[in-house]
Amino acid sequence: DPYSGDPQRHPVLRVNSAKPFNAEPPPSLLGDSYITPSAIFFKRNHLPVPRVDPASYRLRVEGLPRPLSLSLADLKGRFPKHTVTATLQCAGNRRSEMNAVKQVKGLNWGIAAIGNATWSGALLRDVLREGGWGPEAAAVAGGGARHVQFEGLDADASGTTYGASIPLNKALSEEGDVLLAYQMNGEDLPADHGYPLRVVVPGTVGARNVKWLGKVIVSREESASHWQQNDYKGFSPGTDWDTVDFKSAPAIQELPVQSAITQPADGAVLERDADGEVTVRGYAWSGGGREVVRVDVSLDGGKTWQVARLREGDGEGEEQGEAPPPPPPPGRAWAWKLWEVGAPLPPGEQQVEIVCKAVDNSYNMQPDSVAPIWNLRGVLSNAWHRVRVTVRE
Ligand code: MTE
Ligand code: MO
Repeated sequence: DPYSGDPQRHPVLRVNSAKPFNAEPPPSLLGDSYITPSAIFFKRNHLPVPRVDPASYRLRVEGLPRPLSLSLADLKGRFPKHTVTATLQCAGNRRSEMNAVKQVKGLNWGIAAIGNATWSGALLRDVLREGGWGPEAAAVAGGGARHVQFEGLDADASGTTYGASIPLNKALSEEGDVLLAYQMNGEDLPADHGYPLRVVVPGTVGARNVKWLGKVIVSREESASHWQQNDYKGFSPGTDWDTVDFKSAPAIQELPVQSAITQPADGAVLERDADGEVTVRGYAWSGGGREVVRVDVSLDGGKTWQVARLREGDGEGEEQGEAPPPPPPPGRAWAWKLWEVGAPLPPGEQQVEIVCKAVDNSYNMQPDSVAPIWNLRGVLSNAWHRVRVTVRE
């Protein structure tokens, strides 16, 4: 069994697939903390978790004037340590809502294939510069280098490894914050999250955040891997498996604006309290460093709306009246915002449909329904999130 070396996992996780291991936390737990504890952070593995010996581990960096082979000690000692709080979301988050419209291919994720963590490591930019990337190198490459490819150390029976790529300009940007991360939430990366090293590409779909990183290649072409070429792309609702041409669509990189309700749970039965209010909580995030500026919540299926209170950071100290953490620099809003609203329940109603939708600072908004954005792989599922609850007097 190639999965016999997989690590232990937290029993609270909801398992979508055991081998390879894919699981997400219960929504209420996810919405409880600004920083998602690593143990309950969703796990999305395509292959068995590789066991990597930290002592002999080397990261190879190619496609530069000076190819590099870096040990963990090199990565930790030769480059400044950079820390970023960033949200990671799978392209398939909320796929189950697409499945409810029409069957799609993929793991049946709920709303929790997303998490927010603090990541520390070397900046990919600094490592590429160490390898000689600069104006001269760009000229040597004939201006032809456009992408940075990543290869994982996890492989299938034929030896094919997981791989992906991102645009070179994201990797080189001083404001891109792309990390070769060796820590998650202040500790060594857990085995499931890429020990000893993974790429963290803030604002970019989970699939490009390659775990168990073995190789970085600066290149003219995108990664040739299945996951870059023939997966993780969006299509029209009218495209089916007979007509789909994966070459016709770009690989997903930055994700669209997203939000979801983590409390109350869909199907919950609520007691009407003294002031007839219900507390609604959730998360909101947008890709590409675009900051979520507003979340609207409705208790009547979208007829009337109110604005939720956005929690910028972890909310700690709010009770003590401390100032909230400073807002992120423009274009670098990598972390989600948790939000909350105390909303009056419509009088006399028995069945209530609670809805949320977020707006980012480009005024991108979520689509109101799933059917017009349905696609055969069930990716980019970001319609208004709806939960139906029953109210008891
Ligand atoms: N990297 C490797 N090497 N192997 C993988 O299977 N899965 C990708 C990405 N990086 C994957 C990988 C996908 S699709 C996602 S959504 C994220 O890792 C999930 O990261 P997590 O398991 O740390 O939450
Ligand atoms: Mo993913």
